[in-house]
Parts: sequence; structure tokens; C-alpha cells
Amino acid sequence: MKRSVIGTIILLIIVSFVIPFTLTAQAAQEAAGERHAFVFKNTGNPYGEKQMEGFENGIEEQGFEAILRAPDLPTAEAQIKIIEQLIAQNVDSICVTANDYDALEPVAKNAMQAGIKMFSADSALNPASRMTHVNQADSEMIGRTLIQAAYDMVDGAGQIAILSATSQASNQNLWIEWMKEELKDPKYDDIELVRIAYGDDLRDKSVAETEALLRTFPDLECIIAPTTVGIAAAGLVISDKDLQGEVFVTGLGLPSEMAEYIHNGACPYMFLWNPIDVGYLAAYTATALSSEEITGAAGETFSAGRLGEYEIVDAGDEGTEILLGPPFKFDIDNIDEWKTVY
Ligand code: RAM
Repeated sequence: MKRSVIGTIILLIIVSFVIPFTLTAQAAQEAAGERHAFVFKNTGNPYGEKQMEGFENGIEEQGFEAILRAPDLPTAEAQIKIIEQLIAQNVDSICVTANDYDALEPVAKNAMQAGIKMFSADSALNPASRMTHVNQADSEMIGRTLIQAAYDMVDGAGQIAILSATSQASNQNLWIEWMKEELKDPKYDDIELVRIAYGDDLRDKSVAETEALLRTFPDLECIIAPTTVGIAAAGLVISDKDLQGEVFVTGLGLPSEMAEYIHNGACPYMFLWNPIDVGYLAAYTATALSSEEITGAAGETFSAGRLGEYEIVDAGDEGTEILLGPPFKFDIDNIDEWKTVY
């Protein structure tokens, strides 16, 4: 008797609380509506974390859910697995910071066939794999500016090297193409690009690659690292070896990671954009695509929250892109204002 009373009470609790609660949770999830995913290159990169933070803010302030993913290592294969999972979850959009320009095409096409809005940010997918691309800054300007900076640092003559991310990273590869283009100017006849090294956006590998560059090329005067992970590693090695004034590093760096090396002279100046804004602009691109306000075609415009109006333009690769804005120069005069921001 006693048992059946307890049993009835438990049943009542289940019926009156647990079941409605479960239904409410389900209903809330459905009502919450859209889910937008951002897939970065790999975990453990503070730049990627800032981008994801901006994406999450931009999605959540519109009342939707952000899904933030990144593989342990920056490979296309690992991103493909994540995208397959996101397709199975039937998310509304997927924005990828691509580890490979072409290798994600089959999975990206599967996503688009499933009705998922697919695009890239920071590191582009090829045009067949994306509806558009959120580009942080003009690629030609980045490449040319970095060579001009190295030229300035070595006083017009000397050996320089590039320390990149992975050899497949589409953003770094495009910037390196523009660096090579800039180097064709006879002005750079006394500049010798001795090597392009790849630190894979992994700190230890980037440190080891910097050390190898310094060992192999004792006359090396400047390292250009178009990656926040690489430039911080090079800054560390130059500082540890007390090579300030003999070897310089420039490139694309996070003020928070580079302030020390800008102050000690290892890096006279460097460039970047606001990674939080790249993610935030991607968030508004995601929702404008999912509401079909835009399709990713050149000439379309949309509003990106606190960043204002943006227009989709033709990119250099026959796809389209949305340009965040010009890169920003950081030096000893402004680095302290920015080092706590990103
Ligand atoms: C690294 C990543 C990223 C790139 C920045 C500059 O953090 O490779 O993709 O945009 O550097």
C-alpha cells in the first residue's frame, strides 16, 4: 500500500513537472529558432577566440544561438568532420575559416544542398564552396604593405624570410602571393627572400621554425609573419636571444601578444584589424543569408549591427566578399591603448 502511494506520487511528479519541463525545453529550443555555426582553423589560437567571441555576440544580440567549433589541429580533414556533424544537426548557416581553399568543396556543397547557408571568413573557401566571404582587409594591400615594412626595417637591403601558418591556409597563401608580386618591383633588388617557413599556427612549431631560420640564415634581418601565432613566436625568439636591432619581425599580430616585443624593439611595428569585428560581421552575414535578405551576390547590401551597412563586392577569385575595412598599424605610440582590447 505504502509502496503504491509513493509510486503514485513519483508518477504525479513526472507527469506534472518532468514531462511539461521537457516539452517546454524542446519548445523553447524550437522557438529560439536559428542556429548559426562558426568553425575556426584550430583551437588554442587567441585570435580565433576573439573572432568567435565577436560571432557569438553578433548572433546572440539578434536572439539566436551560436555554435562555436574548432578542431585541435588546423587541417581540412578535421574541419570536414565538424561540418558533417553540423549538417546532421541541421544548423541554419556555417561560417568556416578555411584550412584549405579547395579541399572542403564536397562537404560545403553537401551543406548547401541541405539548405544550409555556407560561407567563409578570415581564410577563404573557393567560390564553388561559399556563398560569400568575410574578408578582414584587402589582401593585396596586406601583402604589399608587409614587404614595404620589411624593406623599411632592413634599410632597403638584406635577407628576409616569411614565417607563415600552414602551407594550405588560403588567407596566408594569398597574402604571400601579393608579397611576391610586390617584390618584383626593382626597388627591392637588394632584398632577398630566403625562405618561406610554416609554423602551422602552433606556438611550439612556430618557435622551432624561427630558430631554424636564424640558424640557417645567420645574416637574416627581418621575418615577416602574416599570422598572429607566428609573429608572437618570432618576437619571443628574437627577444630570448637578445637579437633586437639585428633581426626584426613584422607582420600581423595581436596587440595583447605583441606589446612586449613592440616595446623592446623586436617588432618596430605591425598590422592587424579587429578580430572581434571579423566575427561580428560574419554573424550578420549569417543571418542576412539565412533570412534570404542577401544571396551572396555582388551589389547586395545589408546592415551589420553596430558596424553599419556593408556591400557585397567581387573578390579577386571570381567569388564575392564583404570587406571589413583597412588594416591598422600598431607601433610604440598606440600599442598600449590596444593591448587590453584584443
Ligand atoms: C592567425 C590565423 C588567422 C589570421 C591571423 C592574422 O591567427 O592564421 O587566420 O587571420 O593569424
